[in-house]
Amino acid sequence: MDEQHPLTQAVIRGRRKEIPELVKQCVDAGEDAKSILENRLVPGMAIVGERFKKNEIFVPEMLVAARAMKEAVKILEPLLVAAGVKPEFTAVIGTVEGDLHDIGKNLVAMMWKGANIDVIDLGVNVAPAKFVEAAQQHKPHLIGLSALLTTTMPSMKTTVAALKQSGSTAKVCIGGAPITQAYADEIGADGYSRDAGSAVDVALALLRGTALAA
Ligand code: B1M
Repeated sequence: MDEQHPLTQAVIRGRRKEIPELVKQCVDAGEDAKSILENRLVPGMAIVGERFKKNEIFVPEMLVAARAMKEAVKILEPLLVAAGVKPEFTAVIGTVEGDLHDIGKNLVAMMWKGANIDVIDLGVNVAPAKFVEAAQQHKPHLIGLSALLTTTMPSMKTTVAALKQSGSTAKVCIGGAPITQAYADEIGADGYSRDAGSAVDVALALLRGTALAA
């Protein structure tokens, strides 16, 4: 991976307008779509996630980087489809019932997409039955639940229980300002992440069955 590659840097710095020309340059240079995605774009978002975790950048910088990433993926998508390249994993994400906060959830969704996970976003105020329905319909490998209110934390517990009862085998990752690892353990969620950067590490560890690096 070349962190200094102009396309990787354009993602990190959120320079969306430069993306079409830089993607074209990679294609013209003979790079295939999969390699552009895996070696230029995903590493850029991984660096953004790391910097966010370390408080070196904040929500606005992360949003512009995600927008640049989205632009690049939009251009690459037809090439990826033509080459038969599909994201390795599928995730469903939503903010739990009773809760309308979605800024953090959207960031997590963007970071997961940046890690080449296909993300189906159910939005906010998502009832447990809706998560179950989505799990049955999309057969995701991962389900993300977000809650920002102490009063909606019990919705997470109900959702985890409903998913288990439905026979879903998807790993469940939870997060949001009032959520802790202890709460995840208490309600039987598979993973917890503190922020959108760590959400990628947690997701990939759960999906690959590997331990998280300390
Ligand atoms: Co609300 N609100 N709000 N609010 N709001 C809080 C959460 C609150 C802490 C403010 C306060 O009192 N200091 C408080 C909750 C108190 C509590 O329960 N302990 C609160 C309240 C009380 C309310 C209302 C009840 C207010 C009222 O109407 N009386 C009401 C509830 C509405 C409802 O949901 N039913 C309400 C409404 C709103 C707005 C609609 C006005 C708006 C939301 C707009 C929107 O989301 N589209 C809003 C906002 C903006 C906030 C604050 C100010 C900011 C939240 C935010 O977006 N943070 C918030 C106070 C605060 O946090 N300073 C507050 C930025 C975001 C990037 O961070 O969401 O934490 P965060 O996400 C992080 C991590 O938590 C994590 O990664 C993200 C990125 O790093 N993460 C995950 C989140 N989800 C994850 C999922 C994962 C993994 C990680 O895996 C799946």
